Amino acid sequence: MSQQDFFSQESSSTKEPASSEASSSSNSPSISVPVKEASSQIDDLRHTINLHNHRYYVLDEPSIPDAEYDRLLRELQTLEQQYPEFITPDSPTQRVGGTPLPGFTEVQHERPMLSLDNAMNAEEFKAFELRLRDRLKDDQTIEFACEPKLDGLAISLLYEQGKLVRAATRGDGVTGEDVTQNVRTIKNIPLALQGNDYPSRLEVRGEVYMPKAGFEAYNERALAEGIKPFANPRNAAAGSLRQLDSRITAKRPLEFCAYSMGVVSGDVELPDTHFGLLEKIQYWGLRINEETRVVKGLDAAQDFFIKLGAKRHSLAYEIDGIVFKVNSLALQETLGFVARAPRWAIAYKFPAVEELTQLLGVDFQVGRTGAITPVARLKPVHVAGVTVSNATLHNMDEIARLDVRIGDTVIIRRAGDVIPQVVSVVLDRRPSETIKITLPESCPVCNSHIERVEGEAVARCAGGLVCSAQRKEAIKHFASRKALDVEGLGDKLIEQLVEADLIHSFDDLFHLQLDELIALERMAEKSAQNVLKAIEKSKNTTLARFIYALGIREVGTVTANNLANHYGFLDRVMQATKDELLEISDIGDIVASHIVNFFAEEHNRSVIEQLRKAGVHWVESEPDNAKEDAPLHGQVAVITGTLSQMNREEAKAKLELLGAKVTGSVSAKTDFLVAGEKAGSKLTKAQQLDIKVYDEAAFLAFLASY
Ligand code: 5U1
Repeated sequence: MSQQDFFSQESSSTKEPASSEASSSSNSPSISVPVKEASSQIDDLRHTINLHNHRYYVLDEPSIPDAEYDRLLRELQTLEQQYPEFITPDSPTQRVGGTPLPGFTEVQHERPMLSLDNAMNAEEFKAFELRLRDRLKDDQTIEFACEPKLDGLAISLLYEQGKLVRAATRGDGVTGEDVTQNVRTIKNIPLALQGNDYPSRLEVRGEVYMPKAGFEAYNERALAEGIKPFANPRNAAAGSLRQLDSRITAKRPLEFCAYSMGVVSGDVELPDTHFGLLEKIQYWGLRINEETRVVKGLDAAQDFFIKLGAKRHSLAYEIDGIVFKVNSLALQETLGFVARAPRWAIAYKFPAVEELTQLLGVDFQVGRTGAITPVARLKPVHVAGVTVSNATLHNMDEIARLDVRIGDTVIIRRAGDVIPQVVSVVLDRRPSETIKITLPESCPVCNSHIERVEGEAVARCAGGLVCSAQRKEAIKHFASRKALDVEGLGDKLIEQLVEADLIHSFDDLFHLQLDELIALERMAEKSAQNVLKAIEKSKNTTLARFIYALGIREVGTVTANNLANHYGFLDRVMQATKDELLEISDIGDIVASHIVNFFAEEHNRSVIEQLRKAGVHWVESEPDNAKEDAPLHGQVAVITGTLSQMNREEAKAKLELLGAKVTGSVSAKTDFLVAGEKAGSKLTKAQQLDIKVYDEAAFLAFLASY
């Protein structure tokens, strides 16, 4: 798995109707639909799916269950496979492109994409309002449209005859880059506008951004993987849109919010206020910011700034200020522009969230997987309303990149709820005596050796469960809500249990005695009994929870679920080869290696054995796709090469739904091979072994026959 696509392993908790890469369904028409009927059915389905996408991604008001949405999408996919001549770029099945681009082409903006002047404080904002009234030679109260200023990347979307034909970055305002293929993967951007009264050419401008939850989840995983995290949501959006392979962008939780129109042509009547334009944009199916308001006059504008500023940390996305725009389009016209910025708008910025302080020392913390994270101990400093005395330094590479030393004056940034970061060192203020930061040779907790795997930025304590820090974190994870869900076994209690030497391994949890618990500080008999009851109850679990609880690196709840659904039995998961694992959705190279290595470790197999002996159990059954009555039950298939009508993941899902087992390599056990374009050694091997080979056309016909 590459650095770029590692985020796909655990899609963050962003909401999403069930997979848009759904496979063929048992409800899919098995008899070919006549061509005329197919065409109108395809139109109807696209219309319905687009409406549901809009309800889900733009309005946040889904009106059908995910399963029903999936069924519609599958129906459309099946029809489009039968009639590929009806596939159009605006079909909801066509968001992710199949082939990486060689590079980005330039786009000349027909109307320059402007930037904004800033107001850094109340005086500057007041001066802006005064300038407006002065220019307008009018003492009237000015009406402002007020919009949050998102921390993302400005993007232009061009719709022709209601279809998204091009998306471009702002670039220098005159020339940007064509990022259409990537922007098409952003699910709240409609590929086709709603309604029928839109201009024949319409350019919508706005911000692509990564909401806080997605940004934090990405960075958490990046750190665990030893990959450089994004410094801020803006970099996250820009980095994600600058991928040449749109399949990577598709896995990043990006969203779009519109804030203005660019080119508009065609015979349409438009409103005479900025807010009216935004409402139109919203009506045509794009998101505008839900916090946007119209206010009258300076005082009301200041009031809005203070109120939204107070609630900005509770918003799902990062904002760094508020954009105030003169609401009347006629007045905007009168006011005009200076250089690259309109006179009628200003970005009123929130106070800085960066401060200077001194680095007093560095502590090395040990995480669940042994990852050693350097944490900066800072001279306490007030940043955006919070006293900060620690900040993450991520890893030794980051320390080298920053060239930071103990004693240095550093800039600290606090963005929303994100852990404070050391942004840079103020070299001018470097004292003559500074101390270089070095990685300790042994673990600060258990004294085990610290190792650094080549190519990984993260250093790890080699102590495993011998290290009490790792043990504490591993057991916290094992007992956590999404794992074995042991109610009442909180972090503090786990720390006490480890410190009292009562727990060395997961299974020790199931052998705890009442008197051992009561002997702990602040543990009453009743609470101890409740804890034991909860531990007992947690023995009855599910395979997915159990796999997740084991704490295999990079295996979160989504991957654990996929493994459980795919194999149905723990022993099969434990015996899975890397090639087999790679065929499971969401499992890439690194995760597959972590899984194989985990189960290859005798110590881990023995822990599992002990847990089973202690009574931890779950229901095991053949996965649905292997049910005996499925038409391809017992057949083993391999997919190779590039398919044009679907990606391999989809082809695999279709075969699995029909009961086939899809593996990664051709062997004597293989029943048939699906060979797309540029099939290589697998095809040669299948031919040598006289295994049936389907090319793409034959494969589609084969699927259609079911
Ligand atoms: N919310 C918002 N952000 N933003 C950025 N509105 C907005 N408007 C902009 C920019 C650059 O420019 C228009 C005023 C032209």
